[in-house]
Amino acid sequence: PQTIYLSDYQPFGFLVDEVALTFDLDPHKTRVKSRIAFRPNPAAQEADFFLHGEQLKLVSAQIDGKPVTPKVTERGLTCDVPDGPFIWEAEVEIDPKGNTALEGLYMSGGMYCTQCEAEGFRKITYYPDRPDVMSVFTVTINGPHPVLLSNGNPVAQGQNHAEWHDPWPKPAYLFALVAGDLVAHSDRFTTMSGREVDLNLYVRPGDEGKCAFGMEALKASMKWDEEVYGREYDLDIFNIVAVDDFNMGAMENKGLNIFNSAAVLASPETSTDDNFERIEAIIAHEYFHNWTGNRITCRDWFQLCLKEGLTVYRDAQFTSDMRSPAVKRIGDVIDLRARQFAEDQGPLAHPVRPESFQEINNFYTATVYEKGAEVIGMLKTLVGDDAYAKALDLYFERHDGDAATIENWLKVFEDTTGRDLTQFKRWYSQAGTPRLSVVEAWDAGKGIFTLTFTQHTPPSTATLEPKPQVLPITVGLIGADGAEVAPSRVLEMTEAEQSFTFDGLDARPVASVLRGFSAPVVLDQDLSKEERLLLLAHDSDPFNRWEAGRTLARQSLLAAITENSAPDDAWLAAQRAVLEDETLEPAYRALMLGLPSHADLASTLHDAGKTPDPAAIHQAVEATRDAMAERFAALLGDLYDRHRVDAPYQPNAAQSGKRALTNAALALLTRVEGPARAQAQFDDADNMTQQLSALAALLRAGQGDKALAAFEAQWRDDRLVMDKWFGLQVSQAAPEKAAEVARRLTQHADFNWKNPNRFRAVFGSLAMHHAGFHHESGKGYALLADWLIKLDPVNPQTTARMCSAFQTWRRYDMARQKMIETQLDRILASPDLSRDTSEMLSRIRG
Ligand code: B3K
Ligand code: ZN
Repeated sequence: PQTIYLSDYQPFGFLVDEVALTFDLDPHKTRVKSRIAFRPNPAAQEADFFLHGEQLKLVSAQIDGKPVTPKVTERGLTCDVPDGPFIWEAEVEIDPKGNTALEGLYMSGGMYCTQCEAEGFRKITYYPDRPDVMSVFTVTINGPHPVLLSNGNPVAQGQNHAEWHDPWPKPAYLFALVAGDLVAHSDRFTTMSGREVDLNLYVRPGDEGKCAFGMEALKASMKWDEEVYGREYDLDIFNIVAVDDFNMGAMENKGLNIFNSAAVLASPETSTDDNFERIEAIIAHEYFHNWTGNRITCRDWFQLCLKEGLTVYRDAQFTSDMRSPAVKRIGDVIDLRARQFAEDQGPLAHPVRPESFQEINNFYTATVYEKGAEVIGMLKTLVGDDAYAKALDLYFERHDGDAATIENWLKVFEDTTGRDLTQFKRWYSQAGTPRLSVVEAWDAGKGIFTLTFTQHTPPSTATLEPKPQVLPITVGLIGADGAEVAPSRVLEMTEAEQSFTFDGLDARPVASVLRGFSAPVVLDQDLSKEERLLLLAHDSDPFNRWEAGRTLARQSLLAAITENSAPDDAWLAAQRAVLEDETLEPAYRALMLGLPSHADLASTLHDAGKTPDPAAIHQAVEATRDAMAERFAALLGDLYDRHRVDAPYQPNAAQSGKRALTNAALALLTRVEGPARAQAQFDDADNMTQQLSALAALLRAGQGDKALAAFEAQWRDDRLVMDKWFGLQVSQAAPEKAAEVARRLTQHADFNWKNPNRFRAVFGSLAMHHAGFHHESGKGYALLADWLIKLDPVNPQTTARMCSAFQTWRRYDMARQKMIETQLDRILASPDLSRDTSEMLSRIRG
């Protein structure tokens, strides 16, 4: 396969003034007519007329009305064209029903829908399918369906016919079309300048009852973007469509967002609190793309973080404003460490702005998205809130309508602040997680406290010689009595080693370093246990308070794994104090009850030069949870009773926080009390959060068979709930049974493996079950490989994504590495392996 390089970027030889598309829909023989006005691009050197096109049957082509015979290959076509402006017309035939890759125009549950990002439009018609080619689109759809949708504003609607016009120039990846027998949940929004916008959430008949929450989230997002970023919506209509077969969460097509139904449909009976929060965030994310992504798009796919990092950052701000900032930040850091750090420290490491790729779909990663968002957070910390707001205003003003670059983005910050961001830019070009260590010095005579930091990023194939990066390190100081003696201050580290002093102190303080997780680094701070206990009890920064508890938990678990020691008493006692503190919000206390994941512990052991043993990790975690359950039983029972929600279900932060706490308590209590409480909660539950938590507790206790059957009988017809049913059985299975449970589920009549949600429910859960996936039998590896081989010809994107289950394989012992290697080679040997999967596996295998 061909490798594409950022350094090879060249503008396209032509500009596109206008695009008119006509679709005559048919499941296997859809006809697409295109009429495209091209003219030479004065800014371009090359003028080869190449149009992308894949899996298209070319019926006819004309230039300025005269038939032409282009040279057609598997990747596109070339043709001789006139020197000046000309009109290109073509007709192609495509097969939406035969399109199982879910990219381009395809069918899901009887409806037509599209997914064009990144390079799916070329499966719809011949076109310069690259984000820097922007144009105005008019779309005509003919087909026997009550709902016919495309981007922009409706211009004509008739029986089996519709015309749409999108006045905003856009790249082809933002094109969308939907047709089907759908019902709308409708509302309106008045923008800040008084424009009325029609809002519709289109769903399959039967799903009408699951739309209200998504609609409220949309309106809240529209309002928030006006208030916080001054961004107003720019069309008369905003449509969202829910589809069941979708490779990811959702897609921000202009004026016509298409969502995985799991990322938009919600009701108390069928969705958990976590589902509600995720849906709210994804709706916001896709809506925010209207400005950060659509109005200002990316020049080329290497700039993907320009829209994704920024939009993730914006949706995180939104969630913080809607819910609890501390809880949101902690959740994001847990996720960043689990997914992005693993990626950045393994064979898939790449810079936030990659410099080469084979298949761009493989770069919609935690690094581009989540580390990309962290980079923006750091920039904001460094320049301050006011300068950030000014820089964003300038960005929108200067680049509206552009296909922009990271250079453009950084320039607005330089121009706003006068700062030189040359070194900061390394965050976009260097791969790897920096390691930051800190050493303290205390001069009692002068009352001066010095922190000396050292940063070092381990080299990788992606970045052979990482250089020092700019690190905003937020630090506060705590006195021995727990009072803050120096408030938060941002230390700006730019050197490999650098010292910062704090003076005027009466006594040696305890340093609370990297507050709010102010930079995405691994911090190595040699605090004593007493100092960590002090931070856990008193740190005014909620993130670092939680972090102190997490580090103590990790240390206790590592001792349990390597020395078989009992859980640390002092940590448990401090944890109790936090749990008992009724001034702390329940959601925060629920987080405090959590432990580092098995994968986190494996990574920590690996960092310490030890080989992680998944079984030993599992055992230590279980023993620790048993100890917590025994020691806290009375307190947990009390928390469970006192924080139970009696009021009618609401998915808001306050109620969901209480449920998070009571369900964390329930999981532990079931270990000491047996299944009665969980069974009662299961029987009484009137919402999915309560029902599913109870079912999880029962399954973990090995007492879930009856409840599982009842759950299936109740929810058999609800595909999103059944995804949970499939997933939970795997995630709650004992390690030695996980692969077998997954294998058995693949034989279930409802295991529609071509549906990405269902496939991920089983195999995503297996891959996440650390002790089960890495069980010494190797059955988990073999089963996943079997199914990746089966899925690849059908859906390369989802297959390639699931390959990351193997990315940490070099951490483990030789026996496991050998078994994994065998499976990787077996997949790699499959005939006609997709470009997506082969790129992923060859990078992972190294
Ligand atoms: N931009 C899309 C992701 C497209 C993924 C293509 N493989 C959703 C999002 O980030 O909002
Ligand atoms: Zn996005």
